[in-house]
Amino acid sequence: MSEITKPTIRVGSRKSQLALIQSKHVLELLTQRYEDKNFHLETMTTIGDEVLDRALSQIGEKSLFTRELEVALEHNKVDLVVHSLKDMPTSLPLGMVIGAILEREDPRDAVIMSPKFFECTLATLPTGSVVGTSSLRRAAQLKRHFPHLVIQGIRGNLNTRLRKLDEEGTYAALILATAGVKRMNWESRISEYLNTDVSMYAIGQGALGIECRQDDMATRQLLAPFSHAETLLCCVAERAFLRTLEGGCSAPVAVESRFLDDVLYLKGGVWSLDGKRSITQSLDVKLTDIDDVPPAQSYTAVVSSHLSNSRLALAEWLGVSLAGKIVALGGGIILDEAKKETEQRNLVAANVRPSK
Ligand code: DPM
Repeated sequence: MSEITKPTIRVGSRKSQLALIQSKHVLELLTQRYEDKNFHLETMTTIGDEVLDRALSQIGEKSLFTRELEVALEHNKVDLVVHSLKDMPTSLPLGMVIGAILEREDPRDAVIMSPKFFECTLATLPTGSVVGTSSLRRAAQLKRHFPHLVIQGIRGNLNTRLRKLDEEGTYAALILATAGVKRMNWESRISEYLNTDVSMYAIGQGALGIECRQDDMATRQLLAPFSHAETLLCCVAERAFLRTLEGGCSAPVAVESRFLDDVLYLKGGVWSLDGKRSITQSLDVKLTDIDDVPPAQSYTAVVSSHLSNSRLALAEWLGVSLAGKIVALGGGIILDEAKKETEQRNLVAANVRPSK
């Protein structure tokens, strides 16, 4: 088939370097597999890219990095969009689904030290050293484990943050997701990997999610083979956990999950903003294929034609049940307080007098 007669599939992407690396990676996978189609990249800017002076939790919009791309999907301007799964809300706009979840990279958080402190670890940094992160989840866990450090917000894309670390004297270290750092080819800057005993990771961290229109069966069919079964099941459980807690990014919620010998394991936790109070619990479930389980429309917005409905439903059940367990132990109160405090902080930051 000549290039001209090949049908073209349009792939939407944010313009940040990381987003482009991720989208181009998926575009390459698609191009290799489907020689009878053209894949074309369409780039656009989102609110999350434009508002750089406020913390993510402060902008008060759930789909910061996805909204503009979703509008393009809805209006048929693009056919699929590549996202970091952790930036995808647990429920998507009506008519949108996650058609594939790719194999997860290392999900751990990592430390990037300022060259001035290259011999240090978080534990050995001088008292009062400033560590940059705008993640409430990272901040709460770090405050708990390293009370001698000062956690301070930092915004901007990964390039901006690294420049701030290296060129301004403010920060001794940054905390970033290993996955993003590796994709940017900056792995040599990682001085320390944070295991989950120190920092449990964000829901979906390290995995890529591909969004498409729910009724676009042709695109769904193109995407299905790229899903990684273990990653998908772990992420459905994690997303069901977050959705049940109504966590979003306004409160510290974190997870750890694995899939081994057909057993799906999920650990989850919630923290107060200062990290002093926390509840973590774990649960597992054996996944089995049961014939007559009717299909749901999606499982936390994820669809898969390769996994049985019973497996997907059990993964979702795991997340919901773990959240229930944590709420029963008082986790809901910790989360509600954290959300209120975040709101108050945002009002103060926005210079608005909080209403009683
Ligand atoms: C979300 C959070 C952050 C991003 C909150 C969290 C980090 C914000 C910050 C939901 N999205 O993790 O608790 O550090 O100020 C983001 C990154 C990646 C996807 C960058 C990072 C790359 C890794 C991946 C921003 N979204 O976390 O270092 O694909 O998982």
